[in-house]
Amino acid sequence: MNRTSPQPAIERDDNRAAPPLTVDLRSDTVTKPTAEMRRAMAEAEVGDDVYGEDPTINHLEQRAAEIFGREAAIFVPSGTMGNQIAIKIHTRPGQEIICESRAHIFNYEMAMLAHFSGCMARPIPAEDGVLTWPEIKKQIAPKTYYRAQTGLISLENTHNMAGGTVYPQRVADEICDQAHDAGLPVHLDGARIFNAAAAVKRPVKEITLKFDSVMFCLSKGLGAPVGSLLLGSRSFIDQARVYRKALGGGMRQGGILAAAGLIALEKMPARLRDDHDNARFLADGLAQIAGIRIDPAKVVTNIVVFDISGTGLNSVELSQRMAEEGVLANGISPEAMRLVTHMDVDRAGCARALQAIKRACERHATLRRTAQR
Ligand code: TLP
Repeated sequence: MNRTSPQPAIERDDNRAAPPLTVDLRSDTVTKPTAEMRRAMAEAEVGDDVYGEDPTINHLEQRAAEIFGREAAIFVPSGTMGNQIAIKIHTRPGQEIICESRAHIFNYEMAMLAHFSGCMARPIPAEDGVLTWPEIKKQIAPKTYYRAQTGLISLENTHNMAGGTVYPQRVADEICDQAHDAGLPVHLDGARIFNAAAAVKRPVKEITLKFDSVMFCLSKGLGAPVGSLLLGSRSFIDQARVYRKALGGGMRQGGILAAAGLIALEKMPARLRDDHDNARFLADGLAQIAGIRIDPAKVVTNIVVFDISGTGLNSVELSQRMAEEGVLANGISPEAMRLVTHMDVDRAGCARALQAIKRACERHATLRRTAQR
C-alpha cells in the first residue's frame, strides 16, 4: 500500500454517510458495517477463541443462547458452515435429508450435504417454499433395510428463493412435533429468522423453540460484516465446536468480528420493519409494470422475487440494463429476478430501482413493437 496516498479509502468512518452511487439490491449480504460497529470492532477485547479465551465471542455466544432460550451457541464464519455442521451432527452417511426444493442447503451450499455428511437431499417442491407435515410425511422413508433412511428434516424461515416467505407458526410447530414423534430431528436454516420474527411480531425464541438446532446470520439484514450462530443443546454445540475446527473455522481473535455481531444482534432487529416496508413498496411498484408478474401481498419480509417472462427480457438482460442506471440486482433463473432490501438502501433508492426497471421494460417493448412493423 502507498503510505503517502493522500486519501486512503479506509479513512472514512462510515462509508454509508456519502450518498451511494449505486443502489445495490443483489442481497442483504452487501451491507457495510455501521460506524458504531466499526468502533466496537476497533475496541474489541480479544483472545484466542480456539482456547475459548475470546471474551467478545464468548459474550456473543451467551447472548445468542439467551435470546433464543437455548443451552448454548457457537459463532461460525458463515451461514453455510453453521448449516453444514448441524447436518453433519444430526445425520449419518447414507441417509436422506428432507427439505424444500429451493432450499439453500440443497442448492447453494456446494453439495456439502453429500460431500461432508455423505447424505442425499429428498427435496419437496412447496407453494411459497412452505412445507407441511402431510407433504413431509409422504417422503419419510419406510423403515425397511433396503431403503436409505430419513435422517433429518430441514426448514428455511424466511424462505429465500420463494421470496422471503414466512412459516405460519402452527405449520412449523406441527412439523417439529410430528417429526419428533417419528424420531426425526428438525434443523432450522434461520439465516433471516429475525426478519420472520419481525413479520409475525413475535420474539425469535417463540418461533424457533421446537427446532433441535437453529442457524441464523448476523451478516445479512442485521448488517454485521461476517458471521452466523448455531444454537442447540450443550452437547450439540460441543460437537459443533469439533466440526467447526475441522472445517478451519477456529477464528482465533475473532472477537473483532463478534463485536460487530453483538451490535447486529442487540440493535438491528428493531429496524427490519423498514426493509420490509421498502420491499412491499418495490412489490407494489413492480406489479404496475407491464410484463412483470408478482403478488405484492406475498411480500412480507425483505425479499422480492418476480417473474419477468412477459417483458421479453431475460434476467441477464434486465440486470445489465438496470446496472447501466446504477441499480444492481440478480436473476435467480432466466425468468425470475430477486431484489433484497436492507439498511444501505432507502426508499429513494427503491424508487430509483423501480424507475430503472420500468424504463428497461418500456424501452424493450418499444423496440419490439418497432421491429414488428
Ligand atoms: N444467501 C445468499 C446466497 O447464498 C444466495 C443470499 O444472497 O441470499 N441460508 C440462507 C437461507 C441464505 O440465504 C444464505 C445466504 C445462507 C444460508 C448462507 O449464508 P452464508 O452466505 O453466510 O454462507
